[in-house]
Amino acid sequence: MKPNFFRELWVSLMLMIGLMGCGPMATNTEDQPMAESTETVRQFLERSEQESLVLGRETGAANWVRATYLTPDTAVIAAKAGERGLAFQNELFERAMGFRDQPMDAESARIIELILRGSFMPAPNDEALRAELSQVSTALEGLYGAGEYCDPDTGICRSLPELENVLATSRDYDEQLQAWIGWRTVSVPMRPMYERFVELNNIGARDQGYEDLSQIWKGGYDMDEADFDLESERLWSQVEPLYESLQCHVRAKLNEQYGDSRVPLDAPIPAHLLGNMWAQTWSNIYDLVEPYPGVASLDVTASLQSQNYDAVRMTEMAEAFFTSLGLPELPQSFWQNSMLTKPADRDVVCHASAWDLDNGNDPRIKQCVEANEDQLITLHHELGHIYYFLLYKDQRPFLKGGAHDGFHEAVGDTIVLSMTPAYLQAQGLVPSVAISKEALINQQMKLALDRIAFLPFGKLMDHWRWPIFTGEVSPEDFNESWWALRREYQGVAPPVPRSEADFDPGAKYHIPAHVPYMRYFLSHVMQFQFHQALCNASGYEGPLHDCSIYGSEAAGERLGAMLSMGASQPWPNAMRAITGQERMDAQAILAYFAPLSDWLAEQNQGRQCGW
Ligand code: X8Z
Ligand code: ZN
Repeated sequence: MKPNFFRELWVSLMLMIGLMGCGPMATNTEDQPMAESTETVRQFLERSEQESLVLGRETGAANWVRATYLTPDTAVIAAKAGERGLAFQNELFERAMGFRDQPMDAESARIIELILRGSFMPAPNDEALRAELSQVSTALEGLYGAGEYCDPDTGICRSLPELENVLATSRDYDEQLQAWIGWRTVSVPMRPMYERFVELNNIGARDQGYEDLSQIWKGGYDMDEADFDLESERLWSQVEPLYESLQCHVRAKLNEQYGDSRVPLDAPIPAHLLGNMWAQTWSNIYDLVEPYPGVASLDVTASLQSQNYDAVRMTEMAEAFFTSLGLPELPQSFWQNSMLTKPADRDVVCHASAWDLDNGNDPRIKQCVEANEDQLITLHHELGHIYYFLLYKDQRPFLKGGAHDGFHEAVGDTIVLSMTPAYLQAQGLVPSVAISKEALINQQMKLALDRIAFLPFGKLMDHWRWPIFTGEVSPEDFNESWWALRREYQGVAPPVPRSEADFDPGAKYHIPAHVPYMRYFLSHVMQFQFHQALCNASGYEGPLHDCSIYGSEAAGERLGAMLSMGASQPWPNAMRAITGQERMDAQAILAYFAPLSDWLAEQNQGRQCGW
């Protein structure tokens, strides 16, 4: 999702919860003015909605231009717009506080509650500090977006997508190491800025009556913070054994490739060997771990390239999946206004994002699409956000948002689960569909390298930030605490010694861009629940991993019912609308991967797993 103010206003206000220990709102329908004001809650909300539409248009335009044209000038424009946005956010919060204990209708109560959950980037009441917050935030994301690494020997400079390609395709230990170290030079100057950024956010959080930013971040889930901690721990404990089993097998295969000295069998995996800059998804090294080599080729990247797919055709393919479910076509403005490729002449923030501009009338994506499978998957992910925007367009402005932020992240990923070998064959992207145990295990391994490998990374990002927000971890330990979590959760380690002169967390987009990350962990669990439910709705009866909802209007209707609710109700209601259940649960992801799980257990027999 779009970071900074625009996201703040249009999404985060609607996604957060917490309410500083308040009980449920009264729900009668009186609409009385506050004692010291003549404005009723309905008038207040209607006025605020109008103001937010006007301001949102302006900040949205400034942020879009900034993200797609990184220059010192656009930094000034975006930071200024951000300042106005933050001031509005604070006024809104303060006024909403005044209505907190007033009787009001249920819809107004829901909106007031969402406003009082605070913002992912709460701003200080002091004007100068607010301006500073906006500037630091803009500068941090700019450093990331314009980041490049110049080789001191050759003088050749490479951007993030180029360095990522090295990790994705090279199997040379040192070449990968250079790309990995190189990208981490970009985040070093972020360290003092990030420290100040956290201070400013915490001042903002305290100005709004919260203890610190972590309380706000954990408060967005229609449950209290302690229960949220318990829920996320419960989900992790459900999937952790499968992750450890996958890690064990992949380590053994990397050991075969790189040898005992480089990948010892009793230690964490060096973080630069997993095919991804952050070791968060591993499908790029599928060639090294393919269980049954040559059985049922799944090389979508090769097909996209040999068939000369470009960004528009790939986006059309993703759109066609959604329309096959009976969902609408993308508006013409989407095609006119989106940025689908990396411009050759300027710096942009390449990290993919979806934008809900002009109150639902101008949805866009920004992505540096290249012809490969990762990018095709990300396009489906981004269109998931766009279809959420389109379907909740008629909700009131502050109710436009995911049921919680994990829902927003899960929509497109759910669709990707339907891109089965049979579907890909029908699209001409894989040659033929072999139906055999071996083919199934290959297919599951490929997906597990993305979806199972991601889980601990999805969880640890905010486990790093929360104690920084509370002050339990101090700036002198930023890097050490990062690597302690990487080791604990993922079983990966830095390939070269790191120190507090480095700032490795800043080399991951969501840290400088200040995007909470637990949403992706939750999404990776929930998307399998959604997939299962949509498969059932489509009338499908076979094993879950073979199901594709492509072409099922019944599935589309079920999905649409959930999407159109936006944030108007607590998320368990949205969960019930799509799955019939009210909880997040990992049973579906475990059921999906049951065949691979058994296979991994056999492979790991006699191995010493763990790290
Ligand atoms: O940031 C994203 C999306 C935009 S919301 C491209 N994702 C996370 C990441 O890249 O780290 C999707 C998966 C996880
Ligand atoms: Zn997303």
